[in-house]
Amino acid sequence: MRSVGSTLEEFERDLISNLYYQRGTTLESASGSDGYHTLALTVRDRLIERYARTAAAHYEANPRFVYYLSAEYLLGRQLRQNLLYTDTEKLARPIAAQLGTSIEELERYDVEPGLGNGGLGRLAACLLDSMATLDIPAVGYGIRYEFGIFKQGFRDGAQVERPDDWTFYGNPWEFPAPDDRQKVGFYGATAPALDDPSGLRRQWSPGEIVRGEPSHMLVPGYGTQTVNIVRLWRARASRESFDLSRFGAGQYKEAVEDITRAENISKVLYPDDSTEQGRELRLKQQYFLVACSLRDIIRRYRLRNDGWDAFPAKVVVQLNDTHPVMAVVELMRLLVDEYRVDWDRAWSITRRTFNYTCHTLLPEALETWPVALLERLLPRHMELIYSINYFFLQEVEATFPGDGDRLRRLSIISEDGERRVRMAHLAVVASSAVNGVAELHTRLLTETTLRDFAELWPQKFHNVTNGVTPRRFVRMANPRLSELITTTTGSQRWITDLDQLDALAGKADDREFLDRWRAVKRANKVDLAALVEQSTGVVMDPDSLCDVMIKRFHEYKRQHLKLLHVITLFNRLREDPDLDVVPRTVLFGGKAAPGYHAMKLLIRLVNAVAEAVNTDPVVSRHLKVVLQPDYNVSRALVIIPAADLSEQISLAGKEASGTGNMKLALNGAVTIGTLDGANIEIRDRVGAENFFLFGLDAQQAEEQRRHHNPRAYYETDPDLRAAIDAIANGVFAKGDRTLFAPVVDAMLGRDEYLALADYRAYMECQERVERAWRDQDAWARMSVLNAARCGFFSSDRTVRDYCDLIWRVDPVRVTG
Ligand code: AZC
Ligand code: PLP
Repeated sequence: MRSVGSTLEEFERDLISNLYYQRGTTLESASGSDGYHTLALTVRDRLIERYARTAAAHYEANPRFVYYLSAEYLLGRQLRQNLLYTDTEKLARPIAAQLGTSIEELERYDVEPGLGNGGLGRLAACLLDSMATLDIPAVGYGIRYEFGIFKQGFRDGAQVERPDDWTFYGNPWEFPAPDDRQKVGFYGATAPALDDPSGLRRQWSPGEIVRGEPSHMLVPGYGTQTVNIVRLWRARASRESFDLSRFGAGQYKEAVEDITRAENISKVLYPDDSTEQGRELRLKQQYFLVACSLRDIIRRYRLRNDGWDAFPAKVVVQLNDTHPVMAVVELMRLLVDEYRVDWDRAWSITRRTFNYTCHTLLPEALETWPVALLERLLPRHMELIYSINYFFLQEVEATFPGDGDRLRRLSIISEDGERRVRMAHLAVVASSAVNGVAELHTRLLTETTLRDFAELWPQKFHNVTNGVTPRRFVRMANPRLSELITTTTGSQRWITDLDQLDALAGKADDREFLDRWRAVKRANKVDLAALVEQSTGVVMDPDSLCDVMIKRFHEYKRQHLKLLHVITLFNRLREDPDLDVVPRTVLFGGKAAPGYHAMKLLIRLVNAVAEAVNTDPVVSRHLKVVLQPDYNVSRALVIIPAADLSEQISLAGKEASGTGNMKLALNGAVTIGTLDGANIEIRDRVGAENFFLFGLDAQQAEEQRRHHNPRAYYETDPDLRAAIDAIANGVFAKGDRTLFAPVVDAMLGRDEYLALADYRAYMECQERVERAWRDQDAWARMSVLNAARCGFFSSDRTVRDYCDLIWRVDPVRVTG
C-alpha cells in the first residue's frame, strides 16, 4: 500500500501525482476546480489511512457500535475541516502560494452538502464529529439527496428558491460502495406463512423493488486517529427497469419511466422544517433509508457475530426524531418473517436495540401517517404495527385495567377522524430510552406531549441537552478568538475539553485582555461587513452593535417580534432625528419552507423594512437592517464570530433546545432571550447578570393563551400600535395597504405565539441592552463570561451523556 507522508515534499509529490493520475491534467492546464479537487484528494488520502486503521481496530475489537439514523445531516464544507483534522494546512498553504493560488481561493469550489434543513440536521453533524473525536465506534446513516436544501435568493424582496445541485462538479469527499447495495420493496401484498401456527409470521411480495446504493463520507475525529463514516443511500432503479424494447420503438419517456420513479426517492430533501407534509414520496424516503441501513447494520454485525442474542449488545440504534422510526418495524419484519425468530424474542431484541430522540413540542410537528397510505405502500409493515400495538395495549391494560381513555390516548393508531399511525408513539413503545434535547424540553415532554408514556415507563425518559462542536464553531469559525483562547489558557486542550474555557473568566476584569477580546470581535465584524456588502450592497459599520437573528423562519421563533422592535426604532428615529440610540446593525438570516406562505411574506416584509431603514438618510445613520441571503453553515461561520447580541426570542415552551444560541454564546455574543429551550441552561451558567431575559415563561404563556387578546395590547401600547400601523398603512409597500395585510391580521387576529404579549417586555429589555452597550468595558466583560462559562455546551459533553445514560458504549482507541 502506498503510504502518505507528513513532510512538505511528500505532500507536494502527492498533489502533483493526484493532479496527473486522478484529475488527468497537468500543472499548466489545470483549472481552479482541478486545483481544488487535487488538494481535496491529497488531504483525503491522509484520512483514508486513518480510516483503514479505524476499520481494522473496530474489526479486531468487535465493539458495540452506535448507529445514528437521521434523515438529515448538515455537514458543512469539508476542505478546511479536513485540513485542520489532518494538520496539513501548514503544508498546503505554502504549496498553494507557490502555485500561484491560495487555500481561500480553492475553497471557493468546496460545496456545502446541504442535506438538512436546520437545527436537527446540524445537531446530527455535531454528534458525528464528537463521536469520532471521542473514539466511539459509530456509523451515521442518511440519504444522499441529489438536491439538498434549496438556495435562497430574493426577487423584489421575496424569497426565490433555486435547486441545490451540490454534486454537479463532483464530490471529492465521497466514496461510492456499489457492492454494498441493498434492495428495498414497496407496495404489493402479503400472505400467511404456511408453517407458522401463530399467524404472526407472514410473507410479503412487494410490487416495486428499488436499489439503494451507498456512498460514504469520512468523519474524522479531532486530535485522534479515529475516522468514522456517514453512509448515504441513493435510490437507483433495478437493472431490469430500463425498457429496451420501448426505447427501440422510440417511446423514450415510457422506456425510462420506472427509472425515474425509483430515482425520485432520493431526489430532494423536503425543504420543510418541522411541519408534517403528507406526501407518499416522503414516506418512501423514510422507509428507503431505514430498509437500506438496517440491512447494512446486519451485514456489519454478521462480519463478527453469529445468531441474534448478541445483537442488542453489539448494536445500538439512535433514531433522530421520528423520520427513521419505521426502522423498528423493519427490524421486526426481518427477524420474524425472514430470519424466523419468534415474535417475543424478536420484540425483545428490537426493544433493546432502539432509542429515540424527540426534537419538538409542536403538536403539528409530530409525524403521523394515514393507515390507508401505509396499507398500500408498506402492507406488511402495517400488519406488524397492528400486532405491535395489540401487544402494547395489552401491556397497558395490565397496568391500568379498565382505563379505556388511556388506551385510546396511548394507542399507536389514532382513531379520531382518519386513522393514522403516530410515529412518536411507535418510537416510544419500541425504544429502550427516549430523550428530549434540553431540560425544559424533556420536562415538558413528560408533562404534556408524552405524559401518558412517562407515567407508564418513567425510567425510559432522559434528558440529553444538545451541544455543538467546538472544532467547527469555535476553532474553524473563529481563528482569532481561538488564538486568544490558546494563549490565555496556555494550550490547545480546550478544543477537545471545552471546560478549559473557564480559565477566561479569571481575565474578565483584565483591561488589557478585554482590549484584545474586543479587537478580535471587531476584526470579525470587519469580515462580516465584507460578506454583507458583497451579498447585499449594504455597508455595515463594524463599530455598531451587531444584533443577529439567524435561524429558520418560523412563527414560533418570532422573527416578527424582532421586526416590531426594528420598526419601533425606525419610527422613533423618524420622529426625533436626534434621538440618542446606540448604532446597531440588525442581521437576519434564514430560509422559509417554500410552502410556508406566512413566513415567506414575513421575509418580504423584512426586506422591505430593511430597504426603508437603509435608504432613510436619518435612520440609516443609526440603524442598518440586513437579511443575509441563503443562510447556511458556511455563512453561519462568518456571522457567528461577529455577533454582539444573540436573539433567542421564541415563545417559551416552543423551542425544544436551540443550538444557534450555544454557538453564539461560545463566540462571545450576549443573549437576549426568553426562558425557552437551552436558553435557560445558558442563563444558569453565564449568570443572570450576563443575559438579557424578558417575556413570559412557559407556564405563563400557557395561561396567557387561554385569554389572549392581542387587540388590547395594540390599543394600549402606542409604540406597538405605531409599528403595526406602519405595516398596515403600507409604509413598507409604497403605500400598498394590501400586500402585508396578512401579517397584520395574524398579529391582531390570533397572535398564535403571543408576540404582542411579549412586545413591551422585549422593548424594555432592548433598552437595557442599549444601556449596557454604552459601557464597552462592561459589555466586553459580559461577552468574555458568556464564552468562559459555556464549555458545557460542547457536543463532546452531549455524546458523553448519551454514552452514560443511553448507549453504554466504550471507546476503541486507534493507534497511529
Ligand atoms: C430542532 C428544534 O427545533 C431545535 O430546538 C433543536 O435545537 C434542534 O432540533 C436539535 O435538537 N428541530 C428540527 O430542526 N426539526 C426538524 C424536523 O427539522
Ligand atoms: N441552520 C444552520 C445553518 C445552523 O448552523 C443552525 C445552528 O447553528 C441552525 C439552523 C439552528 O439554529 P437555531 O438553533 O437557532 O434554530
